[in-house]
Amino acid sequence: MTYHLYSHNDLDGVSCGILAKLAYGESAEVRYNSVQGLDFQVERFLEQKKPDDALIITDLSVHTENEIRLEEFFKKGGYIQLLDHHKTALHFNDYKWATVKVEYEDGRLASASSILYDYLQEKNVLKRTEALDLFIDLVRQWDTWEWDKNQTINAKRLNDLFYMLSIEEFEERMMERLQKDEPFSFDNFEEKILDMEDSKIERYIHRKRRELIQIDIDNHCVGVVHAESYHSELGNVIGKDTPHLDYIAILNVGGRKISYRTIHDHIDVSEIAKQYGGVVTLRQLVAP
Ligand SMILES: [Mn+2]
Repeated sequence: MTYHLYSHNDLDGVSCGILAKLAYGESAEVRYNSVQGLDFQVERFLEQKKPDDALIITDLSVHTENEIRLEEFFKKGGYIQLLDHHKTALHFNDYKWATVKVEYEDGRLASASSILYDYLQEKNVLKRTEALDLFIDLVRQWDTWEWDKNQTINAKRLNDLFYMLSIEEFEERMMERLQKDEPFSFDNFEEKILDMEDSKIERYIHRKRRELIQIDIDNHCVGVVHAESYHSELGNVIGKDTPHLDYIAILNVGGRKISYRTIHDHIDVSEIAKQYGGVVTLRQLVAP
């Protein structure tokens, strides 16, 4: 049997790929997709599948037409399993071939990779190890933002590393480590590049902090800054530093995008994005 795993192209999704490769070895065919790219892949799978092809979808879900097609495939005896942790996918639990879990009974939030890890153990195709326990928990804490509350810095560092390497190199490095039953840790090279990245981000944020301008827009006191990268780090630091600002608008002029951040509960940045989002806003903000 060939296990085709279609997963998301972020840290959680790629960790699902790593687990599948550890469990199924050469019988695993892994593809990473953007949220928009999955449905096309699923359609292609259904058109081209051979009798012994199994499909596992993780960290993503399909549109209604594919939902119906997958149910037909399942009813005809096809092997399909969808594993996800997004609230928006909960209705898939109506199908025998889907498990969507947002939260564990002990209150921990679930991630796709933690659900797949449980699934592969139940199927007896992957053994629990300490290294995997720790790795999957770091991914889970990153993906659910629990790391922020628990201050699990290694979860953030794992994600930083993921974005510094290509997916192939990340997979290769992690798989080699996870096959040894040693506690999971970064090697010297990774610690070094992560430290360099940290100080680079710190300098960048310091510079951007000085570039911030303050303007009034529709009775809101708004901080505006142009930044091409590290939007979430920048939003957090500026938000904490300047609590008098109602929200911060981070412009990426080249990318024609604006992201909005706030630390205040009474400000709904999604409403603000709806009102101002897009290129028009850029013009309004730059030349009011
Ligand atoms: Mn996820």
